[in-house]
Amino acid sequence: MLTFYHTPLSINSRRVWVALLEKNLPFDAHVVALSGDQFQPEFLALNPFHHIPVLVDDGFTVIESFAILDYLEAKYPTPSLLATTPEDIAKMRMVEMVTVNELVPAINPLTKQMMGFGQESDEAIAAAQQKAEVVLTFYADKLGDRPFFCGDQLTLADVVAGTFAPWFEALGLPMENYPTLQAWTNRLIERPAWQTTQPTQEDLAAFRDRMQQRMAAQGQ
Ligand SMILES: N[C@@H](CCC(=O)N[C@@H](CS)C(=O)NCC(=O)O)C(=O)O
Repeated sequence: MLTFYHTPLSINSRRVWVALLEKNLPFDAHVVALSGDQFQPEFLALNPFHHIPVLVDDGFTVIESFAILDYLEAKYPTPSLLATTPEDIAKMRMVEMVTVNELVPAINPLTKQMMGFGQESDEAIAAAQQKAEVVLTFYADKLGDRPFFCGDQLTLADVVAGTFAPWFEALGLPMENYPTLQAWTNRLIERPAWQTTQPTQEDLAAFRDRMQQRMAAQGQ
């Protein structure tokens, strides 16, 4: 049996959550509140770095979302979320890595602004938008006119980039300039796996409150 330790709002968790659902795998979900649960000895025994997500499969523990995605593909290959041609495999990996290495740091000020965490300068916001647009242009180029990054089939490229996609508009990114990406986003958010894992407004409000309290306690 699979046990999935996660926090619904975490983007690092969500890519694994979506993959589990897309692969129709049954699993037990354990929510880790991240308000201290992650430092409990039982959780540290699973992940000494106190991060979610964690997957336990019949006593075998996997940490790091990308390691979990690799494990799921190897252990439960059907339906596959992997590209097949050399070009598509390269594209899939590029999109995954650009998402975590380029998009995530670029949108940090936009995320903080969207969540109401402090005041970002106009310059910081403009610079973040400009960097994020380089990523969106890259995505649009790699998507081309295909339904998903690697063709007709959903792959990990869509899972990893696509778990950010519903936020682009709210982050203040001009999606009207990227009609093919907007259509791809719409295609994804109709899928049951996206519907199931999309945070509600209440989830977001609770997260915002928790973070604001934590920042106030740290004198930020
Ligand atoms: N590289 C890790 C990052 C995991 C991560 O940063 N998780 C955050 C939530 S998004 C976390 O567990 N934070 C709690 C903590 O560090 O105490 C992965 O991809 O799984």
